[in-house]
Amino acid sequence: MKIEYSMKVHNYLILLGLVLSYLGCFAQSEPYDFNGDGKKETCKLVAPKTNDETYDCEGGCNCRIVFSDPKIPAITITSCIGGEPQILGDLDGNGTTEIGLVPEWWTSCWRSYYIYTFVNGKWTLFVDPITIHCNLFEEHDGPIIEKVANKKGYYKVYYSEFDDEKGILTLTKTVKKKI
Ligand SMILES: [Ca+2]
Ligand SMILES: [Ca+2]
Repeated sequence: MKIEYSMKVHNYLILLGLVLSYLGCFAQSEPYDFNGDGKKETCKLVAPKTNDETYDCEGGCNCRIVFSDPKIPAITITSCIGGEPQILGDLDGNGTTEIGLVPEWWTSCWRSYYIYTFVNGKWTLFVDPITIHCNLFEEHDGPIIEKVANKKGYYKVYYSEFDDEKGILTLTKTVKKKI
């Protein structure tokens, strides 16, 4: 298991923004087949209108990932004020492209990384949400999730953990896909 940690303080917002912009599927990027029907479509995240003084949102703090193919239902993400969907490719080889998202919030560098997959007409989580700290993107610039060779249905994920002595650690573990 790879164990790294860093107490360095960087400008997280700029770096995270660059990483997520690079990986994002917003703004008419290359289309992908998210529902596995053989046709490619684009996606984008629709963020709520926020009030940064009262930490509130018009109509609730929920984001939606919407698709250019209207037959594909939107993904609704609660407790979200923004974020850039990440194209993860077809992680399980079933013809559907998986989508990752770190929902933004006003406070804290601790976040959950969600991976969505389209199964039987609806969106579901590919693996359990992954706890990450913004340090993780400084220490690891590859994908958050990788296939495990010769072990079908298992994936290596990068995650963050707080250790009383060592601080915030970037670790990896093997997880099984939920579906
Ligand atoms: Ca499609
Ligand atoms: Ca897939």
